[in-house]
Amino acid sequence: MSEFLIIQVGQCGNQIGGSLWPSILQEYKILPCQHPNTVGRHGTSEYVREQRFTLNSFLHIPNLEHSGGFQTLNLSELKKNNVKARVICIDMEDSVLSRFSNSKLSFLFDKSAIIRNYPGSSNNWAEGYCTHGSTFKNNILKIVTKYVERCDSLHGILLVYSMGGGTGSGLGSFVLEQLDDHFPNIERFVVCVYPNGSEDVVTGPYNAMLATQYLARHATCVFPAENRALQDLCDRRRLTTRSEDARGCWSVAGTFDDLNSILVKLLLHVTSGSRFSGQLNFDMNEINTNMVPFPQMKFLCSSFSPIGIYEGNSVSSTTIREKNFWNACSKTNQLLKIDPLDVDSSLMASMLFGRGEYTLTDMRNYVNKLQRKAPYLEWSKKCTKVGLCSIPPIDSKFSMMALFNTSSTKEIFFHISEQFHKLMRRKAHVHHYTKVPGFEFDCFYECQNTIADIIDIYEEAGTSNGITEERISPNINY
Ligand SMILES: Nc1nc2c(ncn2[C@@H]2O[C@H](COP(=O)(O)OP(=O)(O)OP(=O)(O)O)[C@@H](O)[C@H]2O)c(=O)[nH]1
Ligand SMILES: [Mg+2]
Repeated sequence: MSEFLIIQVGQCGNQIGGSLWPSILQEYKILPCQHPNTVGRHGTSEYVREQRFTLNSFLHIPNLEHSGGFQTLNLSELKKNNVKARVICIDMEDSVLSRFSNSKLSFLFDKSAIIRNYPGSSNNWAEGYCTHGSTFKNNILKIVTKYVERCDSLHGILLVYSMGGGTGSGLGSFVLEQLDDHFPNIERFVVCVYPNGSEDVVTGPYNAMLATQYLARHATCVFPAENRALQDLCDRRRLTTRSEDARGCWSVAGTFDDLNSILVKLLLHVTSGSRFSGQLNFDMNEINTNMVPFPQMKFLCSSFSPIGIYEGNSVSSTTIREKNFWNACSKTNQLLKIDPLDVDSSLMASMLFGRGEYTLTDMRNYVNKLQRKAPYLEWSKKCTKVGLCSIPPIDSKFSMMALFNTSSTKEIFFHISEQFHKLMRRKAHVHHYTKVPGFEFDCFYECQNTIADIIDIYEEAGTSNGITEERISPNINY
């Protein structure tokens, strides 16, 4: 079974991890799941028997071959067998990581794979990349090497961090670059969070631009999310819950936990094809091959449905299955503030991936509908990657994920460039960066040019029948 290594960097990365690990354990029925829609094979002894060998996708199980798997799946069994989460937690401040150490899952985290410092990177990419990068380089590489060597079939490394702070964006960029240098054959998937339009970190636009440049150079495939899109999704979900909750128990306060629950669903959904069986199974590296038509176009727009728990039982399951498909394709469910099916955009690649009770006939039907509606290009028409995983998510009988590679993605880069230029025009806050040893002012120009190139590439794809050959990087051979 495929194995993944997760690297969580900075507050955001580790807070997402804080929600991810309990959800992974719920998916394998190690922790109880309260959702009313958790049904069927989940929780049965047959399910436990079937899934005990797939546990090692996210968890390192010493002597897996000889242990015969687990007869029962629970926390004390994991503890007794010295099972560890295959994760490296990095933060340059202690508050989030100390919550891990004090939780009931603390035994899952290998202490040598927790890298922390004090007092953070002061929301400064240069501190994260230059200062902490050089200090922690050897330690980080040593731990990655240890994890990589003890895997039999490492499928890829998943990095999770925010683009707005200093540690996630700066040290995250550094780690990504090191992975590309030292482990070039291991896929590097990045789930990253772009800041809101109204910044909670003033220097966020600088950090996000610098970090985007490293994504463009070193990631295999990127699943960006925008906090403003996640916030809208949560607001809408709360409104739906409100109208249906007769008791009026409805919380107004949107927390990072709410936003992170959506990213956790993305991580579980996108890896489920490599972890569980299915009629039309897919591995994560197939996403790269099918969804990235040109090396510079590696930023995928993702969405899924349901976002929350499904409403009511009165609707037929066929209707809900199809509703999931349409929702996953709609503008309102995207993790980026863009519309992948906008008539003015162009679709370079698409993927539909169903979990739970979806059939091949369902998928064929949806692909036909999508292809009639979506703005494909001549060369990308009739190409929709399809996947099916028979194990549903923890909170519904079925869910649908859609991935799009669309020219609309340029909107995120426009947005972040605009914010960057507002600050850069006055060179505001620049001195904090240039005083960091190893950071040159030219790094700002360089990232500006890289992002302008990415925008050009997406724009060109949207206005013509694809990218002309000259735009393709010269070291790519055909
Ligand atoms: N979705 C989401 N966004 C977060 C979370 N925590 C922080 N952010 C966003 O991330 C950006 C700040 O990045 P952080 O991850 O807090 O910063 P850091 O990587 O720890 O870096 P420093 O604190 O500067 O050392 C802001 O735009 C926040 O809104 C989280 O748990 N979830
Ligand atoms: Mg921090």
